Amino acid sequence: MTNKQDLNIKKKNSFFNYLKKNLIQTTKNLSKKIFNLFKKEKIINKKLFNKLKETLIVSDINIHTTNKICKLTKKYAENNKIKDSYKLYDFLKKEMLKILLPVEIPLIINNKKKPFIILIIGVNGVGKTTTIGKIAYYFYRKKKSVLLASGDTFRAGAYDQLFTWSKRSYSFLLKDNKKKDSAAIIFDAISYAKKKQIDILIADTSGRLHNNLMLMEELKKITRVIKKYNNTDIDEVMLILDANIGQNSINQMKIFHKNIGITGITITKIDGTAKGGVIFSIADQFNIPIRYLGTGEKITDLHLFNAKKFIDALFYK
Ligand SMILES: Nc1nc2c(ncn2[C@@H]2O[C@H](COP(=O)(O)OP(=O)(O)OP(=O)(O)O)[C@@H](O)[C@H]2O)c(=O)[nH]1
Ligand SMILES: [Mg+2]
Repeated sequence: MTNKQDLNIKKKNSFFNYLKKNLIQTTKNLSKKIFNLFKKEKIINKKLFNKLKETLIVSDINIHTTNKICKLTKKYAENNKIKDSYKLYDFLKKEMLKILLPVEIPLIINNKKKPFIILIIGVNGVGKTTTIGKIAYYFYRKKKSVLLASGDTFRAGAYDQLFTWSKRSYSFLLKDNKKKDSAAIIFDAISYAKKKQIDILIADTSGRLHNNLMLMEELKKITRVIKKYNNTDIDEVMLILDANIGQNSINQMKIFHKNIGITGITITKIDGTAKGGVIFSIADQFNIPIRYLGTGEKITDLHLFNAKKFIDALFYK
């Protein structure tokens, strides 16, 4: 690692400050709106709850989770005979933390299994390949050997992009053998990693085939081949979701989970214009671990998901 990279990591070690800076847009959209709402509508009545509901939905929290949050807040106000709306702000913050806490489960690498296999899936453009580079670098810093597998055979340039990330992250990548079959490429990489006792294998996959059905069939084939021919388990099937696409994430989550079975999620582009709310819906509806957040395009822009820090950075005060 160069000194410059070293410095970068140290600078960004303050996850809280970093997230706070990068969540500016999200903060504006969600907590600031709630904060301002409570400041403006001081009296607790139906109008306030309608406006709260509207704010949560506009911030990309789905109707199911929104209703749950509103119901709890209303009950709390009634039970505690709360008169001033600003007193509900802290309650809301706590309740929203409660939604996220159960999915704060980090990915633990089993050191005994070589390679520990991570299959990265998601629709096109969500940040799969970038996240692979970031995760590989994260484990490189933890002194693990990492082999990448270029399972995206659909998009031109996919191998070269992964090659660049392998260089940046000090991970290995087998030579491009121009094979057209993803499952065969991942099979070869696993066999190689087994032979060389490499700690972790991270497999890239296509985000787009001719249609969704074909994509699911390809991913199913990959998982079948690994289990049957490599005779090993996939340790993590990680779905990458782009925070900007809002409610669409829920649909993607449903389709991928039903067809492939997701064991972990990484949410990317939290730094963008993300409304942020979708994280609550995903946590509330699926109860699948959120492993990492992607907060930019650089190799160090990856953070372990920490519910408390996320809420602290998200909420206005
Ligand atoms: N701002 C921001 N951009 C990101 C983040 N993660 C990825 N990107 C950008 O998103 C774009 C797509 O990233 P890729 O990693 O190529 O996405 P992919 O899912 O592999 O795409 P396909 O291979 O085409 O399916 C690139 O321009 C990345 O730099 C993030 O956390 N924040
Ligand atoms: Mg890609």
